[in-house]
This record gives sequence, structure tokens and C-alpha cells, in this order.
Amino acid sequence: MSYDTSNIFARILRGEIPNDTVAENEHALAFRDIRPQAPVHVLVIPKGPYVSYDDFAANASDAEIVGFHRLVAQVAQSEGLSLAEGSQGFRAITNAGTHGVQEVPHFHLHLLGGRPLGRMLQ
Ligand code: D5M
Repeated sequence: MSYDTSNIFARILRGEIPNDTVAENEHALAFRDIRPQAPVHVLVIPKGPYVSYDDFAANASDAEIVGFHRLVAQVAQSEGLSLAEGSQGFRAITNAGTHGVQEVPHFHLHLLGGRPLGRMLQ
């Protein structure tokens, strides 16, 4: 699947529509989900044009991959979700494609926490 530059997260990255930014580094942006499913619901996206997790993992540079994951860790800490600092935990998920029910075709990781999230897999 080729990258669609008109997707909403591409527009956020270009500054065409507003977002509630939580943190940012050279390679990634973190902002609050517009339809939060938990007290903390932050999306972390790479700044590069990657459709899905597998696209990102296969094609991003080492620096982009590290930068992305460091931002996830930074947000987990700043949002009070870090296990190392005594939180009750969190969930990090990414949806891909039709079966994964991916709505926005720019890779994003959902970071959810602040309440018990229930069991996902039986
Ligand atoms: O989830 C896509 C997520 O993106 C969904 O939880 C809503 C969120 N969303 C959609 N538009 C916006 C804007 N403009 N700001 C913040 N969050 C947004 P998926 O994993 O693709 O199903």
C-alpha cells in the first residue's frame, strides 16, 4: 500500500490542522487522541511517511526507529505510566490494515493508561 499524503496525520505533521501535542523529537510526534478511550490516550507517530507498523519496521532508518521508541518512553514517563516509577501499567497497541481496523493510514502507536484496561486476548 502506498503512502497517501492527504491522510489526517500527514496534515497534522505539515501543520495544516491543530493537534494537542504532548512531546516531540526529531523523528516523532506525540499528541492526544481526539477520541480518548482512557484517561491517558496518546498517539505517537513517526515524522516519516510510513503507512503501518510493518512498513515502519521494515523501512525506517535505525535513527528513526530509536527516536520513535525513545519518544514513547518519554511520554510514558511524563504521563505517569512508567512502571519504573510505580504506575499500575499501560497498553501500547497499533492497528494495521482492514483486519486490524486501522482508520488513519499513517503508522501510529496508541499509548493508553490511567484505568484498568481489561483483557484483550483470551
Ligand atoms: O485509530 C486512529 C485514531 O486516531 C482514533 O483513535 C482517533 C484518532 N484521531 C483521528 N483524527 C484525529 C485528530 N485529528 N487528532 C487526534 N486524534 C485523531 P486507528 O488505530 O487508525 O483505528
